[in-house]
Amino acid sequence: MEISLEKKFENKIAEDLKIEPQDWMPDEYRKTLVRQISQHAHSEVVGMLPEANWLTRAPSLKRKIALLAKVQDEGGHGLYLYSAAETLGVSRDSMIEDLHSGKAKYSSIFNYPSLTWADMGAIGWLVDGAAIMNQVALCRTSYGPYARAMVRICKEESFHQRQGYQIMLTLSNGSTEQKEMAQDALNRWWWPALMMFGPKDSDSPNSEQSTRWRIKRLSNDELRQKFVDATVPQALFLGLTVPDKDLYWDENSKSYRFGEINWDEFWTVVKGDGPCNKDRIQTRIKAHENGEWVREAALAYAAKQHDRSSKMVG
Ligand code: BYC
Repeated sequence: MEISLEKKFENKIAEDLKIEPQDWMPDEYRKTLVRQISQHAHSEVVGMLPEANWLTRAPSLKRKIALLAKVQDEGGHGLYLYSAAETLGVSRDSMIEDLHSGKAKYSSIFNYPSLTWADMGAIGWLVDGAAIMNQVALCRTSYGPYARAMVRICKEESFHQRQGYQIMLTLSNGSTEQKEMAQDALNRWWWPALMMFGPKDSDSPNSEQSTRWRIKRLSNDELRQKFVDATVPQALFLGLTVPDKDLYWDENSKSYRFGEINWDEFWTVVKGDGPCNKDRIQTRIKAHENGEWVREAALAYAAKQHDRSSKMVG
């Protein structure tokens, strides 16, 4: 007896094999992946903005080169991810249109302003640190093109996290004013970084199905806990204070217990009313419009190459 397409799909998931673009998949699986991968791609691209803000004001040529490389890497991550989403039959134009119209989400973290140079340290350390925690788990996600994109992204994020931590280390060992800058950046980025992992498991509508399909390999709360456990000792090493009066080491669970996240703030930012949401989208739209001539030139060149090769074949 021939097994159904659905059964074949389920067997592959159960055996931890990758689902590939040409494989049959349930419509909802495809939809969930398009949603998550496109949001992820948008996050990478919008995520270039808070750091790009400091490229012209980096304190040295060395710092500028590292930051420039990091921001360019984020643009590259966006491209891998848009390509991975395209394998599911969605066009890049429609994804970008959804971002610009406010229909598509992107990570809440990028709607906070980068106010001082220390924020470049805090973003690399905490934001890329949180991103890696999530993305290492996604290297084992069930959709092949997404999992493979994650491998290279994680390698690059690891460099980003280190360059951020190194900035924090320098500032923390610097003058009183520099140390205060580092503490202030940690104060402002700590809670938004914890929000990156999404709502609590009990309030996460997509988690159950995504876990069953092995799109998600660890839950929002599990990843958040792993991040806190890895990051608090790093803050202690810097001599900085994590801005959470309820934080303590729990010997029984061998992990840090932390205070309640301000979920009202999280949902306000996710719904579009964070400190920088409107500004971020406006900047993206303007960049897209300014890039029109580049897209036209690239398409004209591709058409010319195509003409030339069909003449040669003829
Ligand atoms: N911000 O049911 P849930 C980077 C939404 S960038 C905004 O738990 P799910 C970097 C969620 O979409 C890396 N929205 O959802 C770049 C859902 O809404 P919809 C960014 C959020 O999908 C530059 C609703 O809330 N990483 O590394 O199961 C410089 C309910 O949530 C957020 C990724 O994108 C949020 N924080 O789980 C530096 C990772 N959280 O879609 C660094 C890939 C939740 O139903 N994404 N929402 O309308 C994921 O792993 C998952 O999508 C999430 C959420 C864990 C984020």
